[in-house]
Amino acid sequence: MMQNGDDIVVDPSLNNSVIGIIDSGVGGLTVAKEVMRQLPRETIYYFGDTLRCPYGPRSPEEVRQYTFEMIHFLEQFPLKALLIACNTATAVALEQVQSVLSIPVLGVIKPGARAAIKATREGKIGVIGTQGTIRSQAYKIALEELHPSISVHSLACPTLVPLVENGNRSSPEAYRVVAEALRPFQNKQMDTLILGCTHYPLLADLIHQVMGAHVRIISSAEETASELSTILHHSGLLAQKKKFHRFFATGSAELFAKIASDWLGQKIYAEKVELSSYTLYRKKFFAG
Ligand code: I24
Ligand code: DGL
Repeated sequence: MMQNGDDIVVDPSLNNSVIGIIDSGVGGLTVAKEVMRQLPRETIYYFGDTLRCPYGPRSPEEVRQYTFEMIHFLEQFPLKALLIACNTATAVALEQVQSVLSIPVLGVIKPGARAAIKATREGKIGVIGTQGTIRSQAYKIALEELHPSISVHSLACPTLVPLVENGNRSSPEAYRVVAEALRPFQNKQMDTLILGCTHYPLLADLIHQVMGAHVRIISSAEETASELSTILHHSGLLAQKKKFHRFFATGSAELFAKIASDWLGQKIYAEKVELSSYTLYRKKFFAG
């Protein structure tokens, strides 16, 4: 019905369908916020797997399985596009998801890599992310595809997600944790640093301070939302009528609603979803 390409055939009913956003938890709200800012008429259905967060330390197989479980849940709604807001899930599952869905599917890695290539002056780029993202080398591969002679330094920073989630990011100790995490980058020459994790934009000021003012900090959220906007414009899929956003979480709906309301600056209601029973239900009735 709809393809990524020049000869686009659009089903007019898709205009009022919704944008699905999936993430391992609440971090993807950084991307959702940017989509709301750039595409204020669009309706978002956000799914956060807060019960099984973090994905960073998990195996690629596990992350792929969880990612497909979230997608199968959202597939009951009319989706016009799907955004994988989680870097770890994008790193290990994006291509597989794209190969089975007939709507546009965007990850956060290629847009982030593109923004970094635009920003770099000397072609020396650093990438920080979870263990899963760094292990996959997805950023390095994306950057080298865009510019073969680029130099890329990658670093997993497993202490930074807990720092944000514990709500300590403005404590005096936070600077020390960030400096310690980035120590392997201190003697590396780089002019641009990609924040390859949903949570790191909340630490952007501290990271900038530690890395030095000459280093440009890139967060993928803005670039991803702008790519989504381009796709919707070009394919005639922009919404005409806004509906209510919906938020689904596998963990506590109250906690999710509290963090989302705080972050998005509007009152958010969240709905709790039990994925395991939903997956069993699908298996029973649709055999897959
Ligand atoms: N920030 C994040 N995760 C949390 C948190 C936070 N608690 C306080 N703040 N908890 O991520 C994660 C575990 N929860 C998630 C919800 O279900 C239960 C388990 C970063 C959020 C990025 C949008 C601090 C905090 C906040 C609101 C906005 C931003 C923020 F409360 F950092
Ligand atoms: N959302 C994840 C990412 O962007 C960070 C949190 C996690 O490890 O699940 O990689």
